[in-house]
Amino acid sequence: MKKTLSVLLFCLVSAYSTVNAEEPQIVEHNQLMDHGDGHLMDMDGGMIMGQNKDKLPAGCDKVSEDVKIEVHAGHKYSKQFPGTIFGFDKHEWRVKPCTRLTVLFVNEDNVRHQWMMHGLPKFMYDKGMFHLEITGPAKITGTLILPAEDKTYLVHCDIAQHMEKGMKGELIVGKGSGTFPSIPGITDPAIPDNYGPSPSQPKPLDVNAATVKPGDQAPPAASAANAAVAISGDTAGFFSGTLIIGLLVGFVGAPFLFREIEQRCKGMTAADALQHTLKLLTDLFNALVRLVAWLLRRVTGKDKLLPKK
Ligand SMILES: [Cu+2]
Repeated sequence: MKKTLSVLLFCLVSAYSTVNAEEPQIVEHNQLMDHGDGHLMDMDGGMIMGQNKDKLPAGCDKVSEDVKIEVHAGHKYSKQFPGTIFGFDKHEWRVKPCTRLTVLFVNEDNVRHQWMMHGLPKFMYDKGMFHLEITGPAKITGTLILPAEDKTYLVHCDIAQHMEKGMKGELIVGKGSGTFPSIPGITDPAIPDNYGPSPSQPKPLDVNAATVKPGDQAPPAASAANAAVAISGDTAGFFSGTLIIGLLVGFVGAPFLFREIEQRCKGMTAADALQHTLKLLTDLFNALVRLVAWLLRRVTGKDKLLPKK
């Protein structure tokens, strides 16, 4: 009886030790040195960039709500996505505009990982980023206040090849502004895997066949020249069309644009206002180019701006 009990006790202790050995010991990093401008670091590989707990972005009258998320990072989260090596436990997060977001980032691997957000306004986040970084297994916490606009932010780990191998996500504020490709479990890959036969190789040019004899048709170079003329004709048509539509939109839209810029830049310094205005004008210009391209395609019934597939 005594022997049986001893064996049972031994088995229980062994099983407990095995389970415990597989659990990583997560160290919390909460004694970071504040280097100013939201940049905090410690000597053990912990880093926060863009920390902001109380400064309201332009357009936010107050913090809309306080949200806390816990993000786990590690190779074990890649298992359900073939072809990846690293991953987050979730790859998409949604919050309201002007949310004060606190992120607890738990790195379960024995390497460095990051939770890095891009595309933040530089008048407030001088690197345009919010960033948590830690050598695992460890955890770190940071906070930021999100801007008022509907926007989708890229989130990734910037350590070489970690994003390409699955550590990529998106943070959607409000209605967002679209999606990013190749986010595991969320969006299609930018370059899908192809396991089919490789495409046939083009035949090498036969120099003799290109020799022109009297009475032959025009050589390929002439055809190329004709094609170039046709393309430049198309381009000229595009620019004249673009110009007319652009002028019309400019005359009608300018008063609204100036009023919008004035409202958005209230309370900013001159440098911030200039940066904010340039960003707004660039976005507007890109939207106009897309609109004109779309209109031309509708009018002409063909894709003049996009390369043929
Ligand atoms: Cu990483």
